[in-house]
Amino acid sequence: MIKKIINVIILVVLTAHLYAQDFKLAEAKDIALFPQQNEIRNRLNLSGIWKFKKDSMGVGEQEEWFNGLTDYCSIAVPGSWNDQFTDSHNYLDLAWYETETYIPKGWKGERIFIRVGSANYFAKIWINGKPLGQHEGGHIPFAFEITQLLKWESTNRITIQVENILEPDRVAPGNVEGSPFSSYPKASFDFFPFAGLNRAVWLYTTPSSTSIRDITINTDFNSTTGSIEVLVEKIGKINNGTILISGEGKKIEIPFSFSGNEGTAVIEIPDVRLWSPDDPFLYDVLITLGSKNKPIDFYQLKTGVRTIAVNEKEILLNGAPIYLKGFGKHEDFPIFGRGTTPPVMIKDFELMKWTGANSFRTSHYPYDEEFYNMADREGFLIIDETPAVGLFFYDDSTSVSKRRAICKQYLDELISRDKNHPSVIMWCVANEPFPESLGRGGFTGMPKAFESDAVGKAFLGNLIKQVKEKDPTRLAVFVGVMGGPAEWLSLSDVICINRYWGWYTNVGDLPTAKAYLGGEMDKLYNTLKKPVMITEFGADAIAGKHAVEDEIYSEEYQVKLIKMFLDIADTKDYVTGMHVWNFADFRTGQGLMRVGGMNLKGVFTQDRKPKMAAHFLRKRWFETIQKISSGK
Ligand code: BDP
Repeated sequence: MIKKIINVIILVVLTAHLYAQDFKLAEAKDIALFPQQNEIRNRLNLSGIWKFKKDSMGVGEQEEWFNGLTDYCSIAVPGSWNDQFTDSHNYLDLAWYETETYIPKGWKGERIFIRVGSANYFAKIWINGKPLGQHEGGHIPFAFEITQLLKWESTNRITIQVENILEPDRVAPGNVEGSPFSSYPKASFDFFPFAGLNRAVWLYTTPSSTSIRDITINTDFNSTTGSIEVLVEKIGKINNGTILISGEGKKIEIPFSFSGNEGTAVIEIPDVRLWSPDDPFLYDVLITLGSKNKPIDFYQLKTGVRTIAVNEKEILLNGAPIYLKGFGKHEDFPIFGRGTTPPVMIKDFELMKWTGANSFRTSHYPYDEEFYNMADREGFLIIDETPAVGLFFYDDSTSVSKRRAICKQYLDELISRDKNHPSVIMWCVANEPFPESLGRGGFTGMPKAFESDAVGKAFLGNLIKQVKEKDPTRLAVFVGVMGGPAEWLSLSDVICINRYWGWYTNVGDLPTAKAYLGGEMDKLYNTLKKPVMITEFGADAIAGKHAVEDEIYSEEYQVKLIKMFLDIADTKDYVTGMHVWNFADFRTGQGLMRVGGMNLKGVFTQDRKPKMAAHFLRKRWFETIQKISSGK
């Protein structure tokens, strides 16, 4: 009998092995350099209409859909799938995307890669029916080399399977029993879990045997002399290169050489023009591998010379205090879902400038790369946040470890992707992680946990440490939930807190809310002695609803609450920034607190029309600018 069982097991294992497909894991380094078109490198944007097919029974792999989809429909890429159809709003299960492309003849002899900007949440790729790679995490790109899998002189089939199943051991965790954000679909966070290929898919090349793999730029200045340190990592046999910095009519070129695969050069810039929101000046940096008359690879980027630091009460940009005024945002627009919408992005920057804002947080996940390029050019300061929203630490240790590994991966990827943007001044490792004490009130049915606050502190502490090791030039923070432990906040360079006095507590009662808010802020500062920033405060307002007396959901109440927070902040010299929640109304799951499946805390509507609060902020923030510039 035992022999029989063993034989069956061997047979099952062998069969599984025969059909098991080997998917590589993505490497963070491969997303460091955005695909670039220059004299040497090529790229092809695969945006457009793709084939699409839902796989609710999960039979696609077995039926080998990667060999060509049948009975498919059309879908736009980029764009979430949820609102492109009439029957898929809440569909989060498996779905398949397919497109076909020729590879340009001129790319022969090059290394060819595919880069997927965002596949939410878990993706697997096949090229011409052959398994390539997989990636977990929906808001960060991933890339794989595909050279060996391609065909020439005929089309190549690219198949991407995506699913967005909400699970407690994923990040952001979903389907958490008793979560305070319980909605349908069961996201345990307060935004709609838009699924699919939300950003562009690119093919791109690098030179075949020798190329630039990674570039890290750090800047500093001393009096009027700036310095740009460029660290280049290469692949292949080459020992030298040059760096050319240009800007303001100056051109400074210096040669550098490699030791192993790394080469560094520091370029000094006399009479440097520093980068800041008032003057977002960018220098061009061109890195060439090989000699000037025989270049092997090029990569060009832009950098702003600036420093960022903190003292006990302030954030310092270029050594001078800077006050952050702005918003927490979302990537969210009707029909597109979380899909890239360049005109909306341009409009958002226009509107942020119109309000007098100088900064925003990429709540609650990293945004499309263009946001960061735009912020560099327009002079916005970014708090760059990972997708770690709503973490908790008191279910089984396997789930906690799984979330820890994903958070670590996200941070590696995020820093790899965004480290060269002057606009990024802080890495935010998590938004509103829940301590057990709060979880017990909000969550039910969890196993009784032990020392969850210590587990949570160690978890967050490790993430902050990871960030500091990888990038000591920026600030590292996490954003604390109302009622969360003050001792966790001691980990953060800036005490970032979300506060909803007057909304979720003391609803409609602003005088009481005001007393609590002021008292709490003083207590936090006096305990931790670090600058404080309120990263979220706000009230839902239905555009067009008005009231004479304090009445929730009215535009007047939203203005009054925002004003109350700003007034109190103005009386505290340790407050270093105030971000209103939210820039615009955004889609959520369906729940009793979310009228029409929307969070209405936007100061603009979802289609970017101003509510009274937007006009209020414009007046208020421009007055501050005038006061500062007139020295009052
Ligand atoms: C905070 C969350 C944010 C929510 C906001 C709200 O950080 O994602 O949208 O509350 O309830 O707790 O509006």
